[in-house]
Amino acid sequence: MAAIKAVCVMKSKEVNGVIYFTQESSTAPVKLTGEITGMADGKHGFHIHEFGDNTNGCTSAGSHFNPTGKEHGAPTDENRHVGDLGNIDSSSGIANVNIEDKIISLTGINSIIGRTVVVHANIDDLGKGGHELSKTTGNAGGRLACGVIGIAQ
Ligand SMILES: [Cu+2]
Ligand SMILES: [Zn+2]
Repeated sequence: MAAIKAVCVMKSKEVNGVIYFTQESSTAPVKLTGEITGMADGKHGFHIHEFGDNTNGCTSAGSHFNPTGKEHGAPTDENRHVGDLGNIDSSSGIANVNIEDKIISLTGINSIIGRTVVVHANIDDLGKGGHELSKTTGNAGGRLACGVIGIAQ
């Protein structure tokens, strides 16, 4: 089987980027590469949200993609949303995305195709911040930019 590929263009007034997704087979990890520009330096929550719906901006993307009904966590936690990809780190206005994840997929029930990538204003506390939102959103704050994940050639 050929590798499965997807792409996401993230756009807002100030924050923009392109993320590429590659999966060598239906059971292989998904590799994400790309960059996002225009954010404040530091860490920013980075998630797959449930809906590929931008009718009301990034808000209509809904909550974190969570088909298994778990709590919010770190990518390395067993108890995590499928969409929990942790943080990306911006420095000098550029955040390089270089993530490999075994839980998201480009096929099957954990498929992220047609869903939305959201990057947040603040750091994702990975469920451990003790805030009332830690176990649902990581208390990562507003949605800076988002884009729907589509099938790539
Ligand atoms: Cu999010
Ligand atoms: Zn989450």
